[in-house]
Amino acid sequence: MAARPDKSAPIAPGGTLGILGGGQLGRMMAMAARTMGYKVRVMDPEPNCPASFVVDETIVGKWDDVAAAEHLARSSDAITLEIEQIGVDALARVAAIAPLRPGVEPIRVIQDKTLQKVWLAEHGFPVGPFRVVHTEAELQAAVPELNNRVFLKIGRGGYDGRGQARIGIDSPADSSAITAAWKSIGEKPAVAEQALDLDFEISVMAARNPAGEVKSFPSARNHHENQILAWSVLPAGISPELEDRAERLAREIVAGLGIEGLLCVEMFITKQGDLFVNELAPRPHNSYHQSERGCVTSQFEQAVRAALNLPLGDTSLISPCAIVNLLGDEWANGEPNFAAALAVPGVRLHLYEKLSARPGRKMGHLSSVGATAEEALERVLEAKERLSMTDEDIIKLEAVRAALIAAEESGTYEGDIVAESEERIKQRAKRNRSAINKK
Ligand code: AIR
Repeated sequence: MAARPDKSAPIAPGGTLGILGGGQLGRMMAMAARTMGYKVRVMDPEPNCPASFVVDETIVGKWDDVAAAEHLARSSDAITLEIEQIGVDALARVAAIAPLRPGVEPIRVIQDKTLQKVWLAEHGFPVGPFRVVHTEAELQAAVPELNNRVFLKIGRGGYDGRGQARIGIDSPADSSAITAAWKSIGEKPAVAEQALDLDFEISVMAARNPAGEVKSFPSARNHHENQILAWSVLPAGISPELEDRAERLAREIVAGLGIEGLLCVEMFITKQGDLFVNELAPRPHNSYHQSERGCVTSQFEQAVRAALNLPLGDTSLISPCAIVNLLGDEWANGEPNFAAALAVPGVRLHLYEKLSARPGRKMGHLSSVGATAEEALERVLEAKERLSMTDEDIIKLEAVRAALIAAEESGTYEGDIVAESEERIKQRAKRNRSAINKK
C-alpha cells in the first residue's frame, strides 16, 4: 500500500479501515464502512469471528500479538478497535505505522478500570465513592469505608459481569465474604465501588474526530439482567435538564481524553437525583445498537467517520427505537422461532453468526422503531417472547388478542383469558411502562 504523506487527511472511499477485534461490534462497524465503499480488515484471535464473514481479510492474532497488529497496520489506512483489551505494546506499534484512533493513551487509561476511575475523579467528573485495591488487606480495609455494600470490579479484562464480585449485597460483608470476593476475581488489582441507591441507568454515546469536532447522541435508557444489558431504548425519557447534563458530561470526557473515535459513557442516576459516571467504553456500545434504526447516523457509521477523519454525522433521533439482546440461552431448546418474532411490526433481526451459543453470550439482537419509546420497547420484548413460542401458541395468542379487541369494542367479551402468555405480555408491558416513565 502506498504511503500517505499526510496522516491527518480524510481517508476517501476505496481506502482501508483496520479494526482490532472482529466480534459483533467490529462486524457492524465493518458493514457500515462497506456501505460507504471502504475495504475492511480485522484482527481477531478467532478466524471465524463475526466480522470475518463481511470483511476483506481476517488476520488471526491474540490481543497482545504485536506481529499480527503490525500486519493489520501495514495493510490499512487507519486503525480503530472494537474491544479495549488490546495490549499496549501492540497499540504502540500500530500507532507508529498508521493513525490509531482513538489513540494509545486514552485506551491505556480506559482498559484498566483502576486508571479509568482515578482519571475521572482527578479530572473532576462525578463518580461514586471508590477505592483502588491491590491486596486483600486493602480490600478488607476499604469495605467498611464504603458502607459495607460494595461492587468489586477487576481492573483489566472484565466485561458483561465477568471479573465482578458483590460484597455485602446479598449477604453480610464479613471478612470471609471479602476474602471470597477477592479470590473470585483472581486476586488482581481492582476497583471497590460503594453500592449506590440507584434509580436507573443511562448511557451517552459521544464522538470526536481528529479535527476536534465533538458530537453526542441523545441518551439511552438501559436495563441490565445478571449484569448483562438486557434492553436499551432511545430516547431515555429523562428531563431536559438531566439530558443536557448527561450529554455535556460525555462531550467533556471525550474531549478531555483526547479521543479520536467513539466514547460511550455509562451513567447512574440515583434516587436522590444525582448523576454518576459508571464506566467508559472507547468503541461502539451495546446500548446504541438501536441508533441504526432511529438516528440519522448510526453509532457504527459515526465510528467509521471518526476513524477516517470525516465530518461527524448528525446524531438526531428520527424515531424512538429499542433493542433487546439475544443471549446464547435463547438457543437452549433448539433454534428460536425467528419467523414469529419478525411478524411483530417494526421489528428487525440482527444475528452475529457466532458459531457457538453459550449461555450469557451475546448472539444477536432484535431492534424496533415505534411511535413512542414505550411502543418500540414493547415491540422488541414481545418479539423476544415469541422466539420461544410454538406457532400453535402464537395462533392462540393472536386469537385471544382478536377476541379481547372485539370485546373491548363491543363491550361483550366474557371468555376466560385462555392464554397465560397474553397476561404475561400485558404485565410485562406495564412494568416496562413504569420503568420508562420513572423520572
Ligand atoms: N465487546 C467488546 N467489549 C465488550 C463487548 N461486548 C464485543 C466485541 C468483542 C465481542 O464482544 O465485539 O469482539 C466478544 O464477544 P464474545 O461473545 O466472543 O465474547
